[in-house]
Formats: sequence, structure tokens, C-alpha cells
Amino acid sequence: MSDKPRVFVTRTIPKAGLDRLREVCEVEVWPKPKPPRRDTLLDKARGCAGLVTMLSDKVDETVLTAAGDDLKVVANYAVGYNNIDVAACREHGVAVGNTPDVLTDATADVAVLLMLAAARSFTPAAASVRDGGWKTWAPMDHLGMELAGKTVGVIGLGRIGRAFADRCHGGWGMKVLYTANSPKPDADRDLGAKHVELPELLANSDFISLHCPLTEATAGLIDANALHQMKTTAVLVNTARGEVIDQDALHTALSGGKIFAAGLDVTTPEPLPTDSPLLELPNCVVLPHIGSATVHARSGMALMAADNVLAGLRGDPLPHGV
Ligand code: 8YV
Repeated sequence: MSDKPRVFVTRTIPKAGLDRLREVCEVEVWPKPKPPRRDTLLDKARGCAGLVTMLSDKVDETVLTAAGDDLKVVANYAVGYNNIDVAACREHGVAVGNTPDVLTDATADVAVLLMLAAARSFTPAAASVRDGGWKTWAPMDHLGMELAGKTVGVIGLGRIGRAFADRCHGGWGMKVLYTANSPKPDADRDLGAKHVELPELLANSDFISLHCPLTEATAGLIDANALHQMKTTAVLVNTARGEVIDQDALHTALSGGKIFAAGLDVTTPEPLPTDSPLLELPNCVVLPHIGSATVHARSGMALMAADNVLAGLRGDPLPHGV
């Protein structure tokens, strides 16, 4: 048996990251498209010095105990780390890393994609061509919403929220309202953005895009009450985490015409069951969590995760620690 430190990677990631890990570590990669089940994760973590985990791998006290004293570092292959109990990791002396920045543009692009797709009824329009429902050009078909000059509300003006706001302001001259823990003077100066409380954002935005992390404070933030405060013409976009929106309340709002449309890259659960009522709505676009799915972002994430693992094994501060 090799005396190299063992690292378990819970899904196949780009080769460059794995190669970097393999120079130093004994690497096992979970080969299947579906995440390892909980009991498998506990089993595979045993005796590992490092774990590379994904959104769907819950890393908590049980995993840390199962892994044992050899575990030094958990490198999450994501910028969000709501799947990781960071406090428990600290108690076990386990460093935690994530993959910020490299996926910012890719994710902001998907938010724009969803905003446009939802605003312009992309899903039913494209489907009507494929399924033969489109018989003739019709003046009243698929009428959508325009972006130019409208107001966009950005919930969470961090890196991705800012990149999204830049696109909205630069591309369509949109007025930017945002919520954040504190005002962002750069955004106020560069975009004429305005830091507001949530009710003001909800009531005044034509487009609302979620870019906050999932925390106790943001779980269920967009509930029936919040949806009720939005314009009936509003388009809601979520590339953050599914749990930020109450999915039943969203279904009620979309089916009852309380808002115009929604574009979701994230849902709860993921994947949505194929009989989810959200998937039956013509005004709801759903993508399979592809925010960071570009060659550039995913390769960069793999290298960052590998660098985090290697630093953790050396006992150095992680280059991308949380
Ligand atoms: C990840 C994401 O690829 O970075 C994040 O927070 O949501 C995605 O980019 C996904 O979560 C897999 O871990």
C-alpha cells in the first residue's frame, strides 16, 4: 500500500486538477455520475487526508468522525459551501477551501441567459417549433418583456452579483438596486447602483436575480410574501441556491400570474423530479445547475481545489480558504 496521503474526490473533475493531486497523493475518484451515497461517502472518507467535495456532499460531524484524525483538508469544488459544516471542520482541525472568482463570469452569464429566456418566453416558443404547435406567425404570440432601461434588483452584490449587475447596466442601461450586508461604494459609483432594503427592491424591480449564499437568513427568503410584493410583470432569476426560494410559493405565483416568469438554474431538490409542477409551467425555465459549466471555469475550479488540498496537506494556509 502506498504511503502517499489519500484523497477522495467525490465526482470526476477535469484532469488537470487530478494530475496535480496525483503528483503527491493517492487519489480515488468516484467514477459514477451520481454522487456517492451517504454510507459510501463515510466509508470512502475513512483514513483520507483530503476530500474534494461537491454541493451534494454533506460534510458534517459524522463525516469528519468517520474520516478520522488523518483528515486535514476539505476542498469544496464550488464557491458556495453551504454543504459544509465549517465550524465542525474547525473543531476537528480540518481546513476548508472553495473555488471563488474563476466561475464568476460563467455564472453571471447564466443569470443573463435565464433572464432573457424567461423574459422572452424562450421555452414555450422554442418548443412550439419542435412539436409542431407553431402554425403561423401571430401578432399576439409569445409576447415578452424588454430589458432596456428597466430596473434590475440584485439580491446579494458579491462577486457574481456584481458581474451580473455590470452586464445589466452595460448591456441594457438598466437601473440597479441591490441588497447586501453593507453598501458597495464601487457599484454605486460605477453603475449608479442603489443599496436598498429588500421590500424596496421587490416592489420596484422589473427583474430580480438572486446571488446570495444559502444561510439560515436566506433560506426561504423569497416566500409567498416576498413574491406578493413583486410587480406582476416581474421576472425572477435564481443561480444561487434552490432553497432561497419557497418552491411551492413560486409555483403559486407563476401559475396565478402574480409574477411574469422565472428562470432557475438551481432548485430544491436537485434534480427536480420530472413530475414537479414547476416543469409544467410555460413561464418557468429550468436548467440543470450549469452556472459554472464552462471549460474555463471547471478547469480552473479543479486546479484551485487541488491547490487547496495540497496546501492543507502541508499545513499551510489554503490559497482559497473559507
Ligand atoms: C458548482 C456552484 O459547480 O460554485 C458553486 O457554488 O453552485 C457550482 O458552480 C456546484 O455547486 C458543484 O459543486
